[in-house]
This record gives sequence, C-alpha cells and structure tokens, in this order.
Amino acid sequence: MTATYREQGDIAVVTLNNPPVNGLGYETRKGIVDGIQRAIDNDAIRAIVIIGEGKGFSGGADIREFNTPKALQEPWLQTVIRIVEDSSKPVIAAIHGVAMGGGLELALGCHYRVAVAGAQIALPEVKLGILPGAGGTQRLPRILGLEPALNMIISGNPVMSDKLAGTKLFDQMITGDLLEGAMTFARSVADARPLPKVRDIKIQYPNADGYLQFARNTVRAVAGPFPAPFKCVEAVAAAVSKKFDDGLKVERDLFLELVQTTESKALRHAFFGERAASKIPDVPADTLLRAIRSAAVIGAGTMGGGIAMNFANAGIPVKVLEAKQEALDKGLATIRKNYENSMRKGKLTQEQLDKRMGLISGTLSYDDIGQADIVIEAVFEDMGVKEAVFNKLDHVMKPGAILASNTSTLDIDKIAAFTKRPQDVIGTHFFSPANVMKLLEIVRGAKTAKDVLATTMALAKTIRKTGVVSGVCDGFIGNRMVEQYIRQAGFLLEEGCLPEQVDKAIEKFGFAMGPFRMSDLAGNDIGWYIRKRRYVEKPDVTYSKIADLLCEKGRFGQKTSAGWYDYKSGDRKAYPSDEVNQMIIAHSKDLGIERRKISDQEIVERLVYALVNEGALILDEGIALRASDIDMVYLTGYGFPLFRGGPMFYADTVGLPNVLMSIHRYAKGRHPEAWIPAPLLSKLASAGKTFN
Ligand code: T1G
Repeated sequence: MTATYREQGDIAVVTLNNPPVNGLGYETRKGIVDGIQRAIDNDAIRAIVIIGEGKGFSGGADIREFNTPKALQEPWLQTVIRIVEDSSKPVIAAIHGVAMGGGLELALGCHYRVAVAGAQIALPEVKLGILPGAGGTQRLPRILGLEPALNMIISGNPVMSDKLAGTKLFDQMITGDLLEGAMTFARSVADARPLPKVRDIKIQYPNADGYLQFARNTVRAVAGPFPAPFKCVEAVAAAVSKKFDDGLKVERDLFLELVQTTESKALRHAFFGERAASKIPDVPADTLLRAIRSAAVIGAGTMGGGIAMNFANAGIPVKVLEAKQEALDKGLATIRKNYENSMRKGKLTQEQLDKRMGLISGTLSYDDIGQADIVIEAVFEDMGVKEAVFNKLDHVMKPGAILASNTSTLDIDKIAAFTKRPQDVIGTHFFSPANVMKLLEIVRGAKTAKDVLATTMALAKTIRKTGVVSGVCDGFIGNRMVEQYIRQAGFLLEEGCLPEQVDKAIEKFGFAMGPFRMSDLAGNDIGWYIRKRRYVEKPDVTYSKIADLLCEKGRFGQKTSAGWYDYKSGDRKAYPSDEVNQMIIAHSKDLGIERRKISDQEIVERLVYALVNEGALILDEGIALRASDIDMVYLTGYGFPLFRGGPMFYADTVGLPNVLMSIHRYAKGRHPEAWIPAPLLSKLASAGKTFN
C-alpha cells in the first residue's frame, strides 16, 4: 500500500509511502480516500493527520501518469482534496522535506497545516508546461495573498517552509518530531468548529485587475514560446473574479488544455530525460564510488579555467597546472575576473568569491598534483600532446586517481593506452564556457572501470552538470551530430542561401544561435583545423569548401572582427558581409551551381533532420544509451529549443515517416551521400514507432 492507515489513540494517521517522492498516483490517492473514510467511520477518532514517509510530504501528482488513463482514474486528485476538505473531522497536513505541486494542493485542502523548517514548498507545474490542476491556483492566493501566490505559481520556484512560517499557510511550525508535534496540534483543534476551509477565504487585494494586467505584461516578456505562464495568470485571475467552484472549473479547463500541448510534453520529456541520463544499465546504482575530495586540471586556458571553477563552485579544492608562470597567472586572473563579473551581477557575494578563489591554486609542477583524486587535462586537441600529458600523469598520479581528458573528439581508448591504468581513464567533455554550460559528455572507454564511470556521473551532479554517457567515436554524441548539421549549412550556402538567411531560419525555429553566428563566436579556425584532419582521414566525405575559403582570408570570426559576418570593435552584433556574400555567390558559380531560392522550411528540415539521422546512427551503434540522452545533449549543450524537446523528441512529434520522406526528398539533391537514411530511423518509421 502506498498510503497506509493507522490509529494512535484518538488520532488517525494516514501515511503517504510511495517512494521516491510520494507521487500521488492512483494507488496513493485511493489509499488517502480509504483512510479518511475509515477515520470518519470510527467514532473514537477525533482528528486525522496526513504525513509523508521518506524524503518529504509529497512531490506532487505522478507525472508519469499524465496523458494516460490512470491520471483520470477516480479518485482524481481534485476528488481526494474535496473529500479531505469535506471531512467532518479535522484533517491536518504534517509537512517536511517537500510539498510540491499536487502535494501542496493536498495540504491546502486540509483544514490545518503544520511543518518543520527546511521543507521546499512549491507549485512547480509551470516548469512542466502545465499549471497547478488540483486547486492550487484557487487556494494559494486565498491563503497566501494574490502577489506571493502568483509569484510562486508563475516562477514554479520553491520557497522554504521557514520563510512561510509567519503566513496563514502554516498553523504551526513544529520543532522536534513532526508526527508527535502534528498529533499534539491535532488534539488541540479536534473539537474546533467550524472546520476552517481555505476555499472560504476571500482574496483581499485592492486593484487586483491592475496587478493582474501587470502580471500579464511581465509574463509576456519572459514566457517565450511557452503558453503555461499565461494560463497561470488566467487561472489566478479566476480565483479573484469568480466563486470558488467556478474558478476551479476554469483551472481544470486550462490544465486539460496545457497537458496536451507539445511544449508540456517536451518539458516533461526533459525532466525525465535529465534523470534517466544518470542511469547506466550495466553499472549498478549502488556501485561504490571513489571519493573525490580534491581535483587537478592540466591547462589554465579558457577550458581549463572554466573546469577548475566548477570544482571550486562545488567546494572541492582544485590545483591548476600550467607549463609557464605567465600562462598560469593569466589563467588564474581570468578565473578571478569571471567571479568578479558574477559578483557585479549580484550572483555571488565577496565572501563566496574569496572562498572559491581560496579553493583554486596554481602550480607549474606535476609533482604537486599527484595526490588529487581526479585530474582533468584540458590541453591542446592534439594526440601527441595528449600522449605526453597522460604519460606524465601515469607516473605522478596516486593509484586510484581518475585520469580524465576533456578532449572533444579524440579517441579515449587511444589516450587510455598511453597509461598502464586504462581502467582509470575516462573522457569528461565540457562545453565552453565550461563553468556555464550544463552539458558534460562522459566518454566511456572500452576499459573504463564501472566505479570510475559511476564516480564521474555522480561528480557531474555534484558540479551541477547534466552528465550524459557517450561511447567512443569521432565527435562522441554532440559533435558527431553537429558535423552533419554544419555540412548541410555549407551546402545550403552553395545552393542559394546566405549566412543570415540560414541563421534567421533556424533561430526562428528556436535555436539560440544559427550555425554561422555560432561559428563566428567559437572561432571558424577551430572547424577549419578539424576539417583539414578529416580531409585526410575521410577523403570520401564531401564538405562545402566555402568555410575554408573564409578561413584562408583570415576571417576567423568575432576574434578577428570578421568571419561569416562583419563585426565592429566593442560590438558583438553580426553584420552581413558583402565581401563574404559575394564570395559565396562566386563560389556557387565556380561550382556551376545555379543558385535557387530556398525556403526556411527546407533550411530547418535539412539542419534538424541531419541531426536526427546521425542521432539514429549513434543510437543504433550504442554510442548513446537512449534517445532521450541525445535530446539532453542537444538541449543542454547546443542550444536546441527546450519547447521542442530535443532533436529525437522533435522527430517523434513530426512523425518518423514524415522525417524519412523528407530525407528521401533531400537525397535527390546535390549530396545524396549525406542523406542515407539511418536503418533505425527506417525501421521505426515503418513500424509506426518512435525514438523515445
Ligand atoms: N512524478 C513522478 N516521478 C517523479 C516526480 C513526480 N512528480 N518527482 C520526482 N519523480 C521521480 C524522478 O523522475 C526520479 O525518478 C525520482 O523521482 C527522484 O527524483 C495536479 C499536475 C520532488 C524536488 O513538478 O522537483 O502535481 O530517476 O532525482 O533530487 O497540480 O523530484 O529515480 O526513476 O528529482 O530528491 C508537480 C517534480 C507534478 C515536482 C525531489 N511536481 N519533482 O528531488 O529527486 S505535477 C513536480 C521534483 C502536479 C497537480 C500537478 C524533484 C523533487 P528516478 P529526483 P530529488
């Protein structure tokens, strides 16, 4: 049973016991209703306490049930809450840990609420593209007031219970044992009548309409493509203007509308995708982890400095090693500057800055880093350089230290072979800026030990990264896919597009930045260097040569104030460049290509389906463990629009047969070799299945 009932003297206790977060799935809802009924039927019982076992009171409705019949199986959560509220005996919610979403709504249906300090109180539904659908938009404004309630509902962010101690939300804050305290409180109100109901509270707010209009304007500025924030305001507006039961109907209708939207399904996909990524099928969840109490980073450049900051931010001391004092000083100065920028933006206090800088030290000697529990090299992307570094690390690092490479494409198995301990070698591919981007590709070598993999995945969580396991291949998951995306971008230029049109089309689709603006930002010479290697390694792979022509002119992007676009000093805005556009048009002519008008739809399909098709190969080869991992890579590392759920999820929403049809169409174009349908895509499409 996921909701148990027991009687302690004259008090009944209904305990939510549905690990891991006491999700209010059907079983639990039924158990609550049965418990309330039993308490009412027993004259000896004077009051009822509802309490959560484990982590907290309840993390809300069971999100996994949404869009399935179970979610609508009576007793709905609204029904449960109505039965609680209509109970003839007082029901007291005893809250600890977490009271979120439907969990908080259940508590709001109770006659009283008591809590211990440190509990997260939230209505986070908006983060899932929905809204509180069990009375939260109607009850929270009544008990907390219009403004604080609307802020909580639109932000979805938790507020700690102690911060709400002085409000009507909690009738008493309990110190000591929660159940004891709740039962004592229950006895003290057992005979109090009439039973207080949140629904009966009137919302007092002068000029509520004015405030709600202000809220609508604020939401319009921040909601982006997501409809939920707007509907949250409308649901709360109904709480102000309508009778309770009528407001409840408005809330219900808006919830049912939102729960069907692709945006909400995308957000829920990302919620579960983030959590699924940390699960590695052949690595038991209880694998003993290696302790990571200290770290070392080789290289104090942009990546090395950013990586070091992640450890300091997590309170882990880190030593940064450089070859020359000047480079080391520069690297440490850059780290300090980054923290000072954060402090200027109010994201960091001076004390935190000092603490973090205190955790970062520099050295020129490998001898100083031997005792670190993990070392991550962030040196030049060249196998020869990596070999020298790993030879050295093999000599100096203590036994059991994890030896990690931040390589973005090189073969981890080859790197591991430079040491006598390949089982301790792993890839930790950070994304620039390493202290900001959430994605961490964790590259598992053939010999990487399971505890090294589990430790690195746990470390990703510690340093607040989304860790995604990748197998060994050229470019791992993200860069291997982006390779195809960039190829198509180049071909589109040859066939009729200009950089600005391609960027605008894909940015309208939702990408943070189009391929050409992104390349100008990262540096066009990086791709140039990789392509030159590829021309040798994979001579049969065709690329547009336009990017090479651009680099031969020294147009490396923002850092040279000229790339695909022109830049003015001190201004990061990208201005279309006549010189580059003329070069592109001339290049098409040289190739004998008659340029044509290309639609935005074709641009988006060719860029996104190039990702999808390569992603399907990666999935089929087992480089990625699951489709949602590929989505998490693109959502957290490549600016893929969250409301579309990632490339594989997006392909599912388009319909794989439609994706396949488009790929067949593009295979009739100038580069059929770039449009060979991945077997997995064809198989799933013909079986009417999806990636996720
Ligand atoms: N439903 C189903 N599974 C859930 C869940 C939920 N509400 N919350 C967490 N899980 C799973 C999660 O996928 C993971 O599974 C495990 O629990 C541990 O989660 C009608 C409609 C509560 C703060 O949005 O914010 O109520 O990976 O790793 O770090 O109005 O989970 O182990 O298989 O996150 O300790 C609203 C979402 C629902 C809260 C705990 N509630 N959850 O954090 O653990 S909609 C939420 C969280 C709703 C009503 C509406 C966090 C947490 P697995 P975890 P954690």
